[in-house]
Amino acid sequence: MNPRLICILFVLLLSSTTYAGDFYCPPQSTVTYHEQDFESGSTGWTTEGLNDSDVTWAINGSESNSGNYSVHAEALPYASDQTLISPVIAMPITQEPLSLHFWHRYIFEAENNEIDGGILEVSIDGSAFIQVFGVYFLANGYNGQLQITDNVLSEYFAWVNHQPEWTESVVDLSPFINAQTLQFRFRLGTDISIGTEGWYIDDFAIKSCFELDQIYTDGFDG
Ligand SMILES: [Ca+2]
Ligand SMILES: [Ca+2]
Repeated sequence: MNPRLICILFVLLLSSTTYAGDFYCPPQSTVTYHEQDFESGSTGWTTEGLNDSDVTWAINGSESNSGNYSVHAEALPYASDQTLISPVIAMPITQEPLSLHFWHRYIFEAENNEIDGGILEVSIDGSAFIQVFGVYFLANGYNGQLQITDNVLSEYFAWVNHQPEWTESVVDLSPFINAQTLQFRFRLGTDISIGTEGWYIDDFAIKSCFELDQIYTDGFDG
């Protein structure tokens, strides 16, 4: 068979399976170092908020990417800052590229502007949480910037507006390769009025994947 045709078929195979951004996660050889599908509760995960009574993060049995359950927070019709915090995750000692994967769908207030929305934050070796910058995303990073409102996350780049379909976001963890532990925090901020369905998250995982450029180089170049 023509080598060029083999290459095209291989790329089509990759793009039709688990290709995400610039990384490829081989179904048979990908190592998963941490995963949470929320099918057996959310052991080890915690929640916080401006007021504890305003935190709505909870296991949800009506929407899921895998199995029957996801975790969900309602976008409240008043000012709220609801966080869903992962366990402290020990980073593996490996030379493999590491990436964080999660699936989500969201409906946020955005009739005229991006009013309510969500961001991802990280704590490195127990430090204060900081936002995971948009440049670290390999797939489906922030899609807008929250407007200047009474939202605690005003002006943050964030997931905003409507994404009714389950979508996989992927974060390149190579900027954190020297960390011994990482902890992640999903943060939903709302302004003082108009609530919506909110944010669903499922299938959170840290995996080793391979840069697609390496596959081209090792397999078909030269
Ligand atoms: Ca699930
Ligand atoms: Ca609102």
